[in-house]
Amino acid sequence: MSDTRCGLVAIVGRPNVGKSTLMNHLIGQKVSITSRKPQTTRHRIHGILSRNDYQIVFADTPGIHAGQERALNRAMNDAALSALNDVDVICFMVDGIKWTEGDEHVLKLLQRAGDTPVLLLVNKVDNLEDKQVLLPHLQDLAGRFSFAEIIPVSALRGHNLEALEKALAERLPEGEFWFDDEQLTDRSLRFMAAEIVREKVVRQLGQEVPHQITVEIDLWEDGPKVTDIAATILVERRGQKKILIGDQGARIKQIGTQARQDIERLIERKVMLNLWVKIKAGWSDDERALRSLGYDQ
Ligand code: GDP
Ligand code: MG
Ligand code: K
Repeated sequence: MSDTRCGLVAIVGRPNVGKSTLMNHLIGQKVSITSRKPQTTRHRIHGILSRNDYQIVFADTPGIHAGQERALNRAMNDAALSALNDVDVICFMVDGIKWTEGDEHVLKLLQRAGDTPVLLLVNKVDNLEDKQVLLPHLQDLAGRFSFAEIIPVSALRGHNLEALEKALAERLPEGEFWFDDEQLTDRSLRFMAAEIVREKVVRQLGQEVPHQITVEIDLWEDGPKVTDIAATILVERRGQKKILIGDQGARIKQIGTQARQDIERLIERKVMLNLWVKIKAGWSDDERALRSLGYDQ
């Protein structure tokens, strides 16, 4: 018998509720993908959290957290449902008492998704001045779905994340760790560099588009003094490309500077960063784009 636990967790929720913020807070730099068990080959791994006696493997759930109408249709397909059935715990994240059609869609999906335990994460509680308003909202939600637990958190401030970890860990199956968490691979640094660029881009384009943007790392060369990185930002629309490039390239230059500074901090080396912007229709179906981000083997 093993005294460790290990399993798959999916975080779902409409765009902007705080999923990425939570992942960043929980995992920090540990987005390592080193060895891989056959159980996980069907999932893209988004991040791994290892403690002494448990390892939480966060599964990416494409088509569910992708948001936007097109993806919501996709979310209703069987693949998405079976992905949810396949994980050990689902976290459904919402933004305080804000409830939108996007949330409604995700809840409907969960109602069809078998008996995987679902934790309701009520995020951004730091935003709520009057905590009393939360209760009726939660009662209403609890009436529509039997959540295994309801956990108020602040992903941004790290509030109540110990409780969340505990709730996740106790629902994972007993077993050995799947991943050797010691080494940070090159791939994961690339992944994080891509995420940094993406974050800066999303900040420029506004919060409606985060899932229409992806970033590919095309080149990563560790020279003696400087790491040379080239990345392509893939957007869906011509207008987005125009905004990103800006007047005489001013916007993309600014994005590049901000991203470079963060990447330098991450890898503790001088970085030379070249950014390109391309229009890419239907990128979310493009396995290649996802693979270059390190989601896949
Ligand atoms: P995602 O689209 O679900 O991945 O959401 P993000 O993680 O990108 O977060 C969307 C926005 O909400 C960002 O501006 C975050 O800084 C903000 N945010 C996330 N978590 C919290 C939180 O706990 N409190 C507050 N006040 N803001 C948060
Ligand atoms: Mg996100
Ligand atoms: K993702």
